[in-house]
Amino acid sequence: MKKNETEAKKSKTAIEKSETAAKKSKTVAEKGETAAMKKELEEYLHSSRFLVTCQYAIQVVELKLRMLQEEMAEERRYHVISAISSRIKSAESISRKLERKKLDISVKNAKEKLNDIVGVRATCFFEDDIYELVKRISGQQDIKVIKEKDYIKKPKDNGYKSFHLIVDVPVYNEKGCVSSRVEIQFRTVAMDFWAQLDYQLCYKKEISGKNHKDIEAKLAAYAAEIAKMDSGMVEIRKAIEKID
Ligand code: 0O2
Repeated sequence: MKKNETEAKKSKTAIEKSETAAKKSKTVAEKGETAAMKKELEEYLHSSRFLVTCQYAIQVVELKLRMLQEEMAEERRYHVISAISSRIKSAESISRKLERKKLDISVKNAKEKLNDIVGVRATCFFEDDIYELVKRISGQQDIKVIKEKDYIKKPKDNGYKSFHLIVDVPVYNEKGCVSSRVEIQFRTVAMDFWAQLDYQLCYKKEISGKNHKDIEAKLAAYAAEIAKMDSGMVEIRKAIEKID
């Protein structure tokens, strides 16, 4: 009886050992696969085909914004956009964002799950013009609106305000027409002031929930002050328009 028990124990240990070895070799294989996918993503993001496509998409969006700037300046007596900027997200930032979203670092996930690899920002003078710009750009035939995120009407808890319009724009290459995803961020100059400081001081530093409620509260309070100024400026502009 005892002999049988010892034999059973031995074979159980052998099974456990082989399971552990299998797990280890799976982990090694997974690590290799992850490294290969990361390398493939980096190669893709540094390829001239990818970069040229992104630049093309940026130019399409920037041109549309500049045309709208002219169109709206003729209707109003001021320019609605203060500045237009753009960026292509870095490979490092893309990997970090995929990790943050608990996704595998792969070309497929970068293409399918991230909306802001290509980003254009229009900084405007007045909040109400942002909605008019969004309406006009969304209504254009070759623009496909994927998603709207209105952090102006519904700011983030920290006070962040901005309107994010995620669109697909047509890009032509030797294969014909492909679409490229672009996140267009619209914010006022005042919102931009707050967002840029927040970006440098707090955003991505994960200070929230770590006994920094005082800092968070102050930042949110300044965001609220800025929001008041923005709506005050619209009121002033409207009052002046009545006089003119
Ligand atoms: P970076 O370095 O600027 O590129 P989605 O996948 O579309 O549903 P996503 O992209 O996960 O949503 O999040 P979200 O909230 O739409 O944020 C997109 C971008 O807005 C961020 O990109 C920032 O640029 C900006 N942003 C969002 N929240 C804040 C904030 O609280 N403060 C500041 N300063 N900027 C913010 P990334 O990739 O996070 O950063």
